[in-house]
Amino acid sequence: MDFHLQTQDKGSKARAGKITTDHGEIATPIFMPVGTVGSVKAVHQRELKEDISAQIILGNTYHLYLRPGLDIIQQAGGLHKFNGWDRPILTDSGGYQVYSLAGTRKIKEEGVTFQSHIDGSKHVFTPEGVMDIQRRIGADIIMAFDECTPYPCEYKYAEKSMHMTHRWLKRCCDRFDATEGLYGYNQTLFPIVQGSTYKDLRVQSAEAIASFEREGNAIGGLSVGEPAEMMYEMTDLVCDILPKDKPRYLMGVGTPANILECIALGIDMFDCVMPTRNARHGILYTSEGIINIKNKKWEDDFSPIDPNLGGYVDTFYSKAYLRHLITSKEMLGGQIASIHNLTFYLWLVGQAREHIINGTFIDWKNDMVKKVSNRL
Ligand code: PRF
Repeated sequence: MDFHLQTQDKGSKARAGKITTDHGEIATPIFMPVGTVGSVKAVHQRELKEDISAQIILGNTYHLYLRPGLDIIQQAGGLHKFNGWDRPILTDSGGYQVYSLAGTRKIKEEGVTFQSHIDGSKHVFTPEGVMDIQRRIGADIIMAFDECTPYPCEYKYAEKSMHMTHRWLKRCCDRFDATEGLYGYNQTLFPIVQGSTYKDLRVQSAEAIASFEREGNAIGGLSVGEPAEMMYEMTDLVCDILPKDKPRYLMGVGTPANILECIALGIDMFDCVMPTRNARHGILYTSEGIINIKNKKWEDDFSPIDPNLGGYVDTFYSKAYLRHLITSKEMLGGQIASIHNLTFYLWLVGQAREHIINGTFIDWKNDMVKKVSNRL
């Protein structure tokens, strides 16, 4: 993997760059649609490419390991071959899903024992095991095994957990560096900063993570219920410590306004289930604000969903028709809304990138944050 920093904004800490992987380039800042089980819910791979212009998607170790399992994925020739997505893939390590989804779980120095949310079966994730699993899935970017602390979290626990995440990272790196990709292309490992909402812990963690000198770095443990201002404060602090010449990935963030604010703080990569999950419930993100398409006010609004984006579904389908589909619980409603929301998220980061390159980012961002937060 290679990262080329193209432009640093003068009015903020925003950057525009380019990540090169063996599965192609990623122009940053970027949003990564979430494809938990190897599928971005309700969206075809062809739509992801041609309508949404997604450049990289995310998969989850936890889900793919439980189902279909690694033997099947390896037999297929890796996840790219299995799901037909030939652009970059990033897999999360399970360090978050184990805590948010699994049944009873036990966290120890060796690793985490958990029960499957599918059939209750018992499993163990260790840093080494999770590296081997992600090698077999074959993602271009794989994530270190970490513990994402909840919010609020007592200082003592956050401190202890952070140190364990750092020790786990050493084990991840040792295993990753001692093994090779199975499918003939390169993989890279991103470590994850933790430290809850404590400034001194975040500084310690960012310094520790930076010292591993991997090709990119991630920030975890945020957007877990803390106020947005606190998330921005931690992100700002950590970005000032993480190396400038490597991509920075803020995990699980967020609303359109969160993404714009964090781009301004120096984040290059984002992922979040919001655009797809909310789409299926009729919440639409548009260039004019947020729409709940189930509201009666859209019943006879025959204007396009969002003509400003220039995407196919946004221009072709009306709000009234999409409202009809969603209120009728038609599958097509979830499909159109998901494609629309992802088109919007990719449009938003694409616009941010252009404004960074043109030197007009900060005024555009301040104006856009207001617009996208509007409830229509
Ligand atoms: N760790 C991992 N994945 C994550 C997170 C984390 O802290 C978050 C936190 N928002 C989302 N996804 N491994």
